[in-house]
Amino acid sequence: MNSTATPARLSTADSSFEADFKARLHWSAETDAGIEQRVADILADVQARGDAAVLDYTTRFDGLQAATMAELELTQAELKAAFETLPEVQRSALESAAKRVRSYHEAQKKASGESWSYRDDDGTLLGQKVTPLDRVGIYVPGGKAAYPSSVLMNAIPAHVAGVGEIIMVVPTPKGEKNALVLAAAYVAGVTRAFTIGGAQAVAALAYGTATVPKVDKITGPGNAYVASAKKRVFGVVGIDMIAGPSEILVLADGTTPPDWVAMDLFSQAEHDELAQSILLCPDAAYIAQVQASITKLLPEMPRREIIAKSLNDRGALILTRSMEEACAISNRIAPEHLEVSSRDPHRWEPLLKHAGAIFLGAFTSESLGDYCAGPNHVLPTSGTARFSSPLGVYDFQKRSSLIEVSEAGAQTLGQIASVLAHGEGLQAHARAAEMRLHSQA
Ligand code: HSO
Ligand code: ZN
Repeated sequence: MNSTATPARLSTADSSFEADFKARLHWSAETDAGIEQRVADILADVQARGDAAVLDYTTRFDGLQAATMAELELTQAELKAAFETLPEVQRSALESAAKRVRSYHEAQKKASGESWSYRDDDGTLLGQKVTPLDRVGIYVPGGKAAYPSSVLMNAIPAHVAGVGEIIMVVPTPKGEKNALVLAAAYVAGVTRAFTIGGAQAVAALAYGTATVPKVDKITGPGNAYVASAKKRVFGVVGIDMIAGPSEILVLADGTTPPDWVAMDLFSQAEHDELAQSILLCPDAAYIAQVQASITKLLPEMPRREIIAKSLNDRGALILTRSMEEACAISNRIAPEHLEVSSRDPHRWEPLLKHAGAIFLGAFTSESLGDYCAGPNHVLPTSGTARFSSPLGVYDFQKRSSLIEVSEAGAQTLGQIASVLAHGEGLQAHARAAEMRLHSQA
């Protein structure tokens, strides 16, 4: 088939720019009432019937027949065997990626994931104690998009955080297992793994069944059913985020080979027809070159149909009046991935505030970040980078405040607390503080 891709051409100098820009960026977050109802029913059923319900849905939706849940568990021996039977190049690529992802997250833990405390002059101790979650569930999609790299990106930060048990679920339609996914689970240190998916797997993790242990938090991407189930179980368990289709924004000064930029735009477009790839550049001639590269390279791509649909429906090549203006527009978009494809990326980086991950310089292809640079590839999408962060060690930790008031501290704090407690009309609070005052002893 002959696909062509011509992303919308916008220019900030046009009077219609604001309207065109908003129309392109518009992101409908509407939910499907049918999906919502079916997910609610599945959650209630798993909560009531446990393993039996999970088995029924797994037969019905994944065509995978099993007499007991135990048959749907992948043993450690099976994960290890999957790893050992991979070709050597794949084994060593998985291990190298895991090593880099682990080092990055260890640095992240050191920088902001450790407990701390200090003492006031009167000897009162105040601090924050950081503890890992006991048990987490990681959801690994198994249908259209089975990503071993996502197993690493979810399980390794959990492991580095010190999580006691990592329970993986992965739908396995018709029982066809993905060897790389199983091998990644082995490399990343997954504790237990089950070949279940969809809302029923989220329910099993959130409520626990006779076989699947109840977890404290569920992370990982999934389809609309999984997203809806995660939203519904939030509160019973923690969740990481609801990730939307992939996005890439390339901010180019015109010095990177246009083929490189075209391929980077393709790289996220090939994930999903709803993915969004945008180029921002102050050089009109360069934008034309990137369009020429798109036209030249697209026919070579096996996933050209998906890429073309994504670029035609949601892509944009935007001419700006300056790099400064390009940075400002990028901040408005708050993309998941932001490439600063410039000879001088450090000049622009200070102007960039909102992005899931920032890739600096022409050699930093976003795809390196997807697999092996080290930082996490689970990132905020749909503009949520304005207020949220990449998946990290901190998502698998929680904090407890520590307070140890000295006898001297009880005198000053007691007086303050007493006044405020009386102001709130809470006598027990006031008395508890006052009893510890020397004048009241
Ligand atoms: N770019 C995706 C992650 C991924 N890419 C996995 C390739 N494999 C997250 O937006
Ligand atoms: Zn990707």
